[in-house]
Amino acid sequence: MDQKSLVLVKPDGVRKHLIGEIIARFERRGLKICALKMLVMSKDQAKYHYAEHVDKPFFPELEAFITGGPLVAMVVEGPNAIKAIRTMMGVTDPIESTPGSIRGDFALDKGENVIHGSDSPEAAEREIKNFFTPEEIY
Ligand code: D4T
Repeated sequence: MDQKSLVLVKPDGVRKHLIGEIIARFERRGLKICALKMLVMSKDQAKYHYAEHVDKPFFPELEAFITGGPLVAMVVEGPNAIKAIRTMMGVTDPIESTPGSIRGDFALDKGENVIHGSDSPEAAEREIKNFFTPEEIY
């Protein structure tokens, strides 16, 4: 079944020149990029995106990081795209991520971990709305 996922190349990923590398991995895997833009996330967008973490002690640092520079937002589509992308990303703490995964190859820090991908179809639907209008998704 085809699914959509909201993927972010986070500001550290943009600074490390990983936009092309990450898009290439998805395309080579057979996933489709159906929406794409670069932007600086607003604080309101960050609070919406990370609603489950707003009260956590690490939130102020997370908010400063995610709003602190341009990021690339995209909608990626394909069969079981959510699980496929989460597996390609590696786990939240890059130290625990398998080499060969995006975080396992390109990150060491739990906060600055290069990429976000939706963790469920419900989350994807909610997160996509934070960045794209229906007309912007092809
Ligand atoms: P995101 O949502 O960015 O794709 O990451 P994950 O889905 O892998 O992980 P998450 O929701 O648990 O964490 C969101 C975001 O917060 C940062 N973070 C997380 C942090 O700075 N310190 C922490 O202790 C945790 C748990 C990293 C990712």
